[in-house]
Amino acid sequence: MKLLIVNGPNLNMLGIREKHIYGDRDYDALCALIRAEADRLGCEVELFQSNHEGAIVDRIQQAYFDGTDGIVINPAAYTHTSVAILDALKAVQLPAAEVHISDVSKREPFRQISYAGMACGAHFIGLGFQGYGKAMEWLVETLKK
Ligand code: CA2
Repeated sequence: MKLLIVNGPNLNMLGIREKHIYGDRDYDALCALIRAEADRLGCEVELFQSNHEGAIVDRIQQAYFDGTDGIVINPAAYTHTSVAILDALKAVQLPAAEVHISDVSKREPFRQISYAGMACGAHFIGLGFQGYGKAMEWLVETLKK
């Protein structure tokens, strides 16, 4: 089983600023946690981070052709703006789970809409880094069915 983990803009800056919102661990620590979860779940994992909307759309499209079984996505700020990422997720029709480190439901009004989330079968919001692990677990269980 092969999972693709997509992280959107500025998540490579984790642990540098806004630690009260996103915690003090950096992006490398997030990648290490995801790889450890993949080992525990016995699946293959590929990590992708980009600050560019089109690059994220391209990577989601590539997943359709490269044998990816499921996608975990934190589109970061593009969550609240990008119909293109929503359309890409709908186009590839792979099972997908949405993750947000912070609890967006308790934040600014502009964070209350999630376009990408409309193409996701599960949502892990405000659980910190562990949300990625939960999302991977959900995908593995879903794909086994
Ligand atoms: O809570 C999340 O995971 C978010 O997707 C994070 C995004 C934000 O735009 C979403 O509304 C919620 C922001 C990621 C930016 O991360 C930063 C890292 C270091 C310093 C500043 C921002």
